[in-house]
Amino acid sequence: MENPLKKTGKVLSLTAGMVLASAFVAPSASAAAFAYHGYDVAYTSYYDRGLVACDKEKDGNYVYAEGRYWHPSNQVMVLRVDDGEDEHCDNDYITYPIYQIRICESRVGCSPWRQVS
Ligand SMILES: [Ca+2]
Ligand SMILES: [Ca+2]
Repeated sequence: MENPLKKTGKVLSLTAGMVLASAFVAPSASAAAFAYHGYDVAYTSYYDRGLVACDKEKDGNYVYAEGRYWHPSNQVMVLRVDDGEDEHCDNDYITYPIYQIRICESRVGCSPWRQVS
């Protein structure tokens, strides 16, 4: 009599743990925001504390991503990440969540600001 009850208890707690784990992971995957300028792209990472800049056009223009965030001093600050003409995207991180991003191309211009989550 005791064994079946214990087994049931284990199964229930395992299921609850899995639900919690998936609920914790899902928001970060869906919260990533993207901003495009042609094929060039900027996106958030690391729970919106990270910003990635990708120069996808080999046209001689470098790109930079900008992310706006609120500093505790109640000021809007901008994190800037440069990338240029190579195979690897560049990224940077800050302590505070980014709420708007855009991607800019030198000598061409910027995408509109995109809202994050
Ligand atoms: Ca380029
Ligand atoms: Ca790079």
